[in-house]
Amino acid sequence: MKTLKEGNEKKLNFEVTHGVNISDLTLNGENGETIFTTFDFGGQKVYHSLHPFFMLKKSIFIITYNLRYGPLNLEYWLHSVKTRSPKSSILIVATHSDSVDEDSFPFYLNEKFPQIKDILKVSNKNGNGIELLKKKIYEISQQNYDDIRFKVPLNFLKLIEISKELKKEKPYFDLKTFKEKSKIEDEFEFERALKMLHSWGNFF
Ligand SMILES: Nc1nc2c(ncn2[C@@H]2O[C@H](COP(=O)(O)OP(=O)(O)OP(=O)(O)O)[C@@H](O)[C@H]2O)c(=O)[nH]1
Ligand SMILES: [Mg+2]
Repeated sequence: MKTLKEGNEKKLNFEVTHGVNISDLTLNGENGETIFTTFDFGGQKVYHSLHPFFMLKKSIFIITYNLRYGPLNLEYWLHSVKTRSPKSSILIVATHSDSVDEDSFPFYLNEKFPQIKDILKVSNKNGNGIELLKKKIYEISQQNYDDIRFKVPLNFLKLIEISKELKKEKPYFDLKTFKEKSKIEDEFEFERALKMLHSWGNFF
């Protein structure tokens, strides 16, 4: 996720992800700019039970594995996504292509899990495969996602900014403050905005 956002020029001193890191990623393509809300899940076992809370009904899942060790818990995660988010697309990304060439990816998984759209090899060290990965993410987002792509009033979009501002202070905020800042008086309209922002993963 760090390489997708910042490129690979910086040193490979990635910090272990604790819990879930939420931020965003902007990608460009033929239909213009798309801003993705990204959820980087910590891979350590202690965090596994936390992930389902943040698995949206429809999104793009990127499941990574290290080519040095092979696709260890891949089938477990594929099942997890299939059960909780059957309409989402999945990209499998194998890292460390700079140090290992051969891949032992079990291709029968493609048939078993039609949600898999592609399997890519990348290196966070030399950046190989990263541009292709960005392209794939963008392409997938432009297909089959019409049900979560809709025209919204401009003031709904302002809510995203407001929620970001509030989250700078602390990772949660109360509904009353949010409603006041939103300046949306109508209860029904406010409820609609909350549902939409939740489906986009802006808050839970
Ligand atoms: N050579 C090489 N090293 C990499 C590559 N990707 C990651 N690393 C290194 O591998 C280690 C783990 O990478 P992370 O991206 O933190 O792995 P992670 O899956 O996010 O791990 P958690 O945050 O604990 O879930 C770090 O020391 C990175 O510097 C790669 O493509 N090539
Ligand atoms: Mg991490």
